[in-house]
Amino acid sequence: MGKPTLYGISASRAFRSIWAAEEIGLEYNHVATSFRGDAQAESYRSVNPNARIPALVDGDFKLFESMAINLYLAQTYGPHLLAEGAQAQALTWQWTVWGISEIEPLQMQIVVQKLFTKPESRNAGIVAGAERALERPLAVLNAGLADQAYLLGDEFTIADLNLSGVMDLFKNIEFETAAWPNVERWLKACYSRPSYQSAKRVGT
Ligand SMILES: N[C@@H](CCC(=O)N[C@@H](CS)C(=O)NCC(=O)O)C(=O)O
Repeated sequence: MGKPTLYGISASRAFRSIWAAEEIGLEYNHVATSFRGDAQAESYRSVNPNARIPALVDGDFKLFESMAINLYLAQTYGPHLLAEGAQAQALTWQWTVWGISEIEPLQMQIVVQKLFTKPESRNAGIVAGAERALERPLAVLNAGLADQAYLLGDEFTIADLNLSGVMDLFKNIEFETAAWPNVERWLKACYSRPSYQSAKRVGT
């Protein structure tokens, strides 16, 4: 079987999977598919029928959804990023699903207003409401990180990469995390990994 192929550009949600590939040290082909145009091309729909990035092709196997791709990559090529045992695995799913259900929709509301809406049309109420709603999950995360460096304990795992990868847009929307010091410390640790920097350089 040849190398897996990852589609997407780092300035998008594909960053999360590019980061996973870089963290694992995976040998992979990268196709710099943009979400504007490339992803909607008919030829790409056979890779991901959603016409979205990222997508992964590994031999005959095709996979979409950044978090599913990351869990597959870790399981197949980066077992050192997985904590052992059914409970640690369940916690990995917990934080991964939590990130895309409890954080991402609120973050996206702010992204849409601050990055994709003209200043004169922005709705400050939506931004303020989403910022307020983020306080609840961030308090949970802050408490979860009170006595440990990473989500599952002392070691960085794919759970950390997945969740901090989802939260990567906080910087772009200028959402401050100082009120949650454990979250801030943990995000800094995740983003200081060399793989994070190298992923940022892949196919922008
Ligand atoms: N839940 C998906 C979201 C993927 C997604 O929405 N990607 C955007 C780029 S950030 C995209 O490809 N948009 C193109 C489109 O919707 O036409 C994932 O995490 O993989």
